[in-house]
Amino acid sequence: MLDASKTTRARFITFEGGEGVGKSTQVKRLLQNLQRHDIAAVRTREPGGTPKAEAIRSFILQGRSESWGAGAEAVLFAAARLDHVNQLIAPNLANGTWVLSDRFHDSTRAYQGLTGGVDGKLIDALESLALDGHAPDLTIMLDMDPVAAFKRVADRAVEDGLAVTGDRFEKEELDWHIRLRDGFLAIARDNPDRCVVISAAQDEDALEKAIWTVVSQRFPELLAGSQA
Ligand code: T5A
Repeated sequence: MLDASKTTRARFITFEGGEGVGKSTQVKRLLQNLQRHDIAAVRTREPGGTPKAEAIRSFILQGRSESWGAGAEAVLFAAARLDHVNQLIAPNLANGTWVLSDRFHDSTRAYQGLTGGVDGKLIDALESLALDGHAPDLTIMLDMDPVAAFKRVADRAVEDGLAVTGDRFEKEELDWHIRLRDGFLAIARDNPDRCVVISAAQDEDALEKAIWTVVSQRFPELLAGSQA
């Protein structure tokens, strides 16, 4: 079999969307599918992915920055992203390893910008600082009704024997989550070459298949020489 990871540059794929739409589940499944095609790939997440960025994640998600306002939080997310890009994303891509990230810069634009009211110019400036040219090649936007997505998160908490409390952002009102969903869809409309919106209101296997179809059509080199 031809080793596709040696014949093309490594790709950077991000997954975006509201709470509980199934991003983490599908990042893991895409990683397995790539590995089945002999593609070297890693999965990571935001906020987080490196020790420093994970420290910022804990600080924000525990609610310790909430009183600082959405602008300061946007700066914190960007600081985490800068380290993530420099320490994990850029080195892996340079090394020929594909990178799959559970959330990336669109989350700051959707949560802190379009929903949180932070000025678009600050979001633009933070984006260009933190990305430093490392925009994703493809963004999978998982879209579904926030009420149904919340039910998934609540069911998971019950299955795990945890109280359904939620983190800093999961505690926001329904209207806020509806605006968040609209924000992600607006980002997709503004970036049609990079973003593909997929309905997340389908079972895990069907969604995995839909994502694989998009990824393999976007990067046909994946199937070069493969029997799959
Ligand atoms: N944030 C982040 C910002 O405000 N600004 C930023 O710049 C960034 C980067 C991160 C928080 O930080 C905010 C956004 C977030 O609020 P997080 O814990 O990473 O916090 O939050 P989420 O990304 O929303 O993670 P979740 O785990 O809650 O949601 P996922 O990853 O979308 O969903 P997943 O895969 O964990 O699945 C949830 C449950 O549903 C089931 C799973 O088994 C699981 O129990 N499930 C399905 N059930 C039925 N059908 C399917 N297709 C299913 N897929 C999964």
